[in-house]
Amino acid sequence: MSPTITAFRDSPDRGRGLARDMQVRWALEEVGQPYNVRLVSFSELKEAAHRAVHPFGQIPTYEEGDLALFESGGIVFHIADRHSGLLPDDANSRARAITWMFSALSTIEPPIVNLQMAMLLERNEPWYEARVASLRQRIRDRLGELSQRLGEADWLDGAFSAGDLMMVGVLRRLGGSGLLKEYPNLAAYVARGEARPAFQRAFAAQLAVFVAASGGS
Ligand code: GTB
Repeated sequence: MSPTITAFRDSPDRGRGLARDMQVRWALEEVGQPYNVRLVSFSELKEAAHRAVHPFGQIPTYEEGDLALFESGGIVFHIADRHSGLLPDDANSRARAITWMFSALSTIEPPIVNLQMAMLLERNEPWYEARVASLRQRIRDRLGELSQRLGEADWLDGAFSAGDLMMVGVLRRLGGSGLLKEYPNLAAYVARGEARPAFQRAFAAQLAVFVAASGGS
């Protein structure tokens, strides 16, 4: 039975693959697992039927038989755990790849999301410019450390893993900020992730939803 995931019916990212169904689609494509997509509107997200699966009324969700999951990181871990290709067999390598998944979501992503929220919600505050400058510096600090660790390697720890998938997904949110290009090895890392055939298939699938929603243009 193919799993069913949820995605925005009309994503505010205009098909740029920045909503978090992208990571789930990408993981499913990496392991060769076909999937169905249930598109949901913003109002449907908050209805009881959807909240029964996602307590916070968000996308993505993942349903497979009697299993229902929410949280993109948990879903990608489940996919990686049940299929081969996204987590190494060696126990220590596997633990490190999982650690990189957590690192993407709990160490690298928070300052990036804080910057985006500030730019969205705090633009008219008198302290806006100072806040943005400070958040950009916090992101730079993390990117500098990540860049140092990646060095000249293609991926964070040996072969491509779910850790790289989550990290590339997080770093893609910096597009347009100008910050990523200050770290050429990280920019190349993201480009390597985006060049993977599985990423391309996932990206095309979510873009097709946006194109259809906007009348095919
Ligand atoms: N921690 C959860 C996870 O990782 O799954 C966070 C899920 C989440 O943030 N979902 C967002 C959502 O459903 C969509 S992805 N929001 C609706 C709501 O909360 O009511 C976040 C997102 C949205 C839009 C853009 N964009 O336009 O660029 C990028 C990312």
